[in-house]
Amino acid sequence: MAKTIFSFKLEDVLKKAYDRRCLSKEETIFLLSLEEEEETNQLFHVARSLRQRYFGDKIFLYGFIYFSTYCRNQCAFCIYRAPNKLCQRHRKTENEIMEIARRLAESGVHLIDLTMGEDPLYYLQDNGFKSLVELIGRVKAETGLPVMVSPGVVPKQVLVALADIDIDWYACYQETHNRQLFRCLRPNQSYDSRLEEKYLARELGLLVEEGILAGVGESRIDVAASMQAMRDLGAHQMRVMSFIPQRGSPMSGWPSPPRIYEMIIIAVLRLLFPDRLIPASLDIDGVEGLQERLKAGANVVTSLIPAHMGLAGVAQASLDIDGGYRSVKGVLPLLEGVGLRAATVEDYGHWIHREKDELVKQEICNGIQK
Ligand code: SAM
Ligand code: MD0
Ligand code: SF4
Repeated sequence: MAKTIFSFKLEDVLKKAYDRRCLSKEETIFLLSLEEEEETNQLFHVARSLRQRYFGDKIFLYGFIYFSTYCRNQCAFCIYRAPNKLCQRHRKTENEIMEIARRLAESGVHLIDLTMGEDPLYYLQDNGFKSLVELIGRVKAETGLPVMVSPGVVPKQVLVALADIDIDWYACYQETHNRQLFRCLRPNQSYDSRLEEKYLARELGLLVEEGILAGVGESRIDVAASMQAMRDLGAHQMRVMSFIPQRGSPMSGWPSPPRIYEMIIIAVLRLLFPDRLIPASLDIDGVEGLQERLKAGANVVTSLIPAHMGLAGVAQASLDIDGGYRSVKGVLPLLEGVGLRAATVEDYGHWIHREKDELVKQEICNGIQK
C-alpha cells in the first residue's frame, strides 16, 4: 500500500535515518504506512541498530506509583474519568507512598514515576499541593533515585516548586497534536495549557516526556505531526500507547488497534530520535507484550508495579500486577531473551545528569539571545 502512494525506496529512507539525516514529513508518513512484514522487519532492524549505537544493550527500568486515581477530568479514553462509577479508586497515604517507593528502589528500578489523576483534593484546598511537593521531595531523598512526576496540568507555581527541589522529570501526554481530536479525547481541557506546561517545565530545567495514543481516530499524518511537535518541544522521552477500551467510558466500545501499529510508531520514533528514551509500557499488554516493544527499538521498561499494595495501572488496571510479573525480577529474563540487560542506577544517573546539564546550557544560550 505504502508503495502505491509514495515514490520512496524503503532502503533509501532507512539508510538516511541510519546516517542520522533528518527525515521529511512525507518520509515519516511513508514509514508509518508500511504494511508488509518484510518491510516492517527491516524498519525494526534499523531501530534496534540505532538503539545499540546510543545505549548498547542497556535498558532502563521505571517504577510506577499511581498514588491517587481520583480525577476532576472526563477524558473519553480513561477509566478514571470523574463520572465513572465502574472503576475502583484509591488514594494512598504518605506513609504508604514512601513504603511503596522504598520497595521499588530495593527491587532495582532506576526511577520512580509518581502519577495521579487531577485529584480535586489538591486543587480545592488552599496550598493543597504544598504537602505533595514535600512528599515528592522525600521520595527522591529517601530512595536516592531520580523522580518523574505525572500529575496532569498543575498550577505553574507547583512546577516551579518541583523544579526548586530538583525533581527530574515532568511527564504529560498530549495524546494527539490534532486540536480537533484533542477536544474529543480531553473535553473541556485546554490544548494550549497542556502543551505550554511542558514548555515551562523544560525552561525550569526539568526533563520532559511527551506521548501519544494509538488507535483513537488519528491519521498517519496526525502521528507524523505529533512527532514534529515532540521535536519542537525538545522532549527527552517520547511514548506511544495503544488505546485499551475501558468499561464505563464513552470509548468502551472502540476497538484496540492492531499492535503492529504501535510497534511501527515505536520504531519510527527511534529513527527520528535515536538518542532519546522510548518506553515499552507494561501497561498495555503486560509482560507478554514487552519483547515485541523492545524488538521495535524501545529502551525503557515502564509501569513496574509492586504486587499486593493496592496499586493499579492506567490502561490495564490490574494485568500482571498481583502475580508479581510487573517487577524487575519478572522482566529481567525477558530482556535477556532478546539480547538485552538492565542498565545500572549509575548508568541512568549519568544519562539524566548529562541531559540536565545540556538543558541548563540551552537555557543560558536562550537567555543570551533574548
Ligand atoms: N492524570 C494525569 C494525566 O492525564 O496526565 C496522569 C495520568 S497519565 C499517566 C495517563 C495516561 O495514560 C494518559 O495520558 C494516556 O496517555 C494513558 N492512558 C489512559 N487511559 C488509557 C487507555 N485506555 N488506553 C491507553 N492509554 C491510556
Ligand atoms: C506507564 N502506566 O508507564 C504508566 C503511565 C505515566 N508517566 C506513565 C502511563 O505505562
Ligand atoms: Fe484524569 Fe488523567 Fe484519566 Fe484524564 S487521563 S481522566 S486527566 S486520570
